[in-house]
Amino acid sequence: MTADGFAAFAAEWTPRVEATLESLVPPAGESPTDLHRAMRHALFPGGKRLRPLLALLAARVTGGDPERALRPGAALELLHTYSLVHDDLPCMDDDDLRRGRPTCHKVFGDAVAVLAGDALLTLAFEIVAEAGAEAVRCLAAAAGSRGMVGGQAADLAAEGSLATATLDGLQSIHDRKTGALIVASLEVGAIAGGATFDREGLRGYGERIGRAFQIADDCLDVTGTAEEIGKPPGSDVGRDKLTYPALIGLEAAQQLARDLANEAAELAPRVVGTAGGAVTLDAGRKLLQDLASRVATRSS
Ligand code: GRG
Repeated sequence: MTADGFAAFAAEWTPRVEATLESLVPPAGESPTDLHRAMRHALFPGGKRLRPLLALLAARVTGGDPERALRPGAALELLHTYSLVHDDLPCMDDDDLRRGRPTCHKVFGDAVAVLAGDALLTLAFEIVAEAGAEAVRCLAAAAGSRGMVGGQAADLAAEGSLATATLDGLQSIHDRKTGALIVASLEVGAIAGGATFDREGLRGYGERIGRAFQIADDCLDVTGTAEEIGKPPGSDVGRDKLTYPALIGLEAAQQLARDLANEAAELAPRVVGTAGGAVTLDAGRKLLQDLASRVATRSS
């Protein structure tokens, strides 16, 4: 790890992300206590906090103020957490474990888990509104039926269709289901940070790391240990899910993730542009390049 790499950036900001999330969610003792406990169960302890970190990083590398991206970045995590709670429900992926702990509905029941997801989603919009109308529009578009929810619907419909699937079809599902929120995290962070930036350059970067992230996720289901992925490996194969390793093989999928990371890294100079602020142009480019390669080769 280099001193100016993404790991150092994450180490610097993750405690601030945690404190911000803690301050945003009602206390467990506040009525209705089951609902607030369920929201907290889903949020704490968290995972990588990738989406808030992306928002903070985008604010920094575009020359804006990361402090201003803290609460909008936390809103991205609230929305991401809602999607995980709903994704784990029996009517969707029917998972018992998330991050090595019982899923929200296993502890609180299906009805409270649905409501906890609803409340996390709603809270996300209350908070992101502080960054203005464009940030709200961006998040809503990424999360809705042409973004994450639409991708989830297409993914569910594609189960068992491996024989007729295409790479373009799979990519379209994952650009919506996973990629849209990753792109929106960068966009919302850059908007909140307050600097002017190359929106298309940032989106292009985000689309590529979003794809690499999802491919790495699919590969980890094959190669990861239960400890690394927080649930038993092999669940995608067990459900006959349409994944990159299932479609093109594990090695080709791992290579595709690396290729996408390289493409993203090539866009780093465009994202950083002529940004001023606390980060030098060189450090900004390095952060984006390091992040891209870490996303493609991650082990958790
Ligand atoms: C139910 C509306 C709705 C949407 C579900 C995001 C999603 C759509 C489903 C999650 C299922 C899944 C495993 C998707 C693959 C990529 C992904 C989003 C993984 C989880 O994100 P991480 O790795 O999780 O950032 P942590 O635990 O670090 O927060």
